[in-house]
Amino acid sequence: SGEETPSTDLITLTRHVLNDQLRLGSAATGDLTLLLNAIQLTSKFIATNVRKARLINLVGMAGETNVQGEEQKKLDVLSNDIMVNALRASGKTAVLVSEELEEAIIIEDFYKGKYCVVFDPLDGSSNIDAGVNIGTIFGIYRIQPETNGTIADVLRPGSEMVAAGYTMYGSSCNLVLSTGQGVNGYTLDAALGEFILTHPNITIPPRGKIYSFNEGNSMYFHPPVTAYLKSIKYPTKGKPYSARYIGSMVADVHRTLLYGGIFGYPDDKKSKSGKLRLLYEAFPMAYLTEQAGGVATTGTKRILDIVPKAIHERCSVFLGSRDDVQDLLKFYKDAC
Ligand code: AHM
Ligand code: MG
Repeated sequence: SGEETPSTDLITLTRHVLNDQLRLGSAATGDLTLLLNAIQLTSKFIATNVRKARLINLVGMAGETNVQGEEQKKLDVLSNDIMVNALRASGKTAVLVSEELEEAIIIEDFYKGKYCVVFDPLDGSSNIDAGVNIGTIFGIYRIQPETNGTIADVLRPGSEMVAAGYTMYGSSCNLVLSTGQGVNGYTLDAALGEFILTHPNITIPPRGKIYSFNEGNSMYFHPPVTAYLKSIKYPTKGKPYSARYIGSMVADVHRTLLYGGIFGYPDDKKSKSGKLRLLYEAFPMAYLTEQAGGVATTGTKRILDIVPKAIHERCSVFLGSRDDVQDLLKFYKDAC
């Protein structure tokens, strides 16, 4: 095999997305590719800042000043600013929704394009100080025909997204993306400054061996969740499941996409709608999960079917391997 020599034919994210559009022979104008280029740039920029912040933090721990709390906050805001600026400047967006901003941004006419981007610029930021993986999550809608881009263009079911993805800032920087034809993973080659296709056509195994819940919330969980967790920890046949919970959605979902199993952040007696945000956390992750052959549900309905009423609303989330999520759903059906 030619494995020993480095490839001279790199498949970059941009090349891959352009290829898809060519293959579809669609009326695609390349606007989505340009928008995705802007998103790639923001991910590279945020990745650089995450690394720098970690270093500053470590130096701070060893030295006189403790910049921990400070730095963490700054990085959230910085990441938000990076995204808003780049997305506006791309000329391809009309509406932006960020976890960091109370109100949606309606892009002024000069820069206005056809897409709406909903995003969490730096999710899992409570993990920054420990050097744990964090990430950016995004979903993309195309504005509806006959509109100029209003809030109504993002208060739509997740199934209407044209693309969704996340970037994970870990030991490597990985961007996982779906434009509605499966899921692909790209790794940042820092020397080239390009995301290279490293995980083509990601598919979730139909059943996994891992569950990923914050069991510290057990006393608040509703009966179907408690009963399901009991069933995988004390199985009547076979081995019990392993627990893995990072507390950083991007990392927990990334592992679930690659290894299978189930990730859950349910609503419970304390958090009536759960914790995770529908528009820029649950929808993009549900979109990727379904595109990878998995299932994403609130326990009572398909996540992608929810019609959002407000941009920052929350929802219950279970996602992952088809059979594992189906098992959970049986407990919900039995409960009613
Ligand atoms: P954040 O947007 O404030 O960072 O919170 C979202 C994060 C997710 O990444 C993760 O799945 C969840 O919160 C973890 O919550 P908990 O600490 O309650 O387990
Ligand atoms: Mg978040």
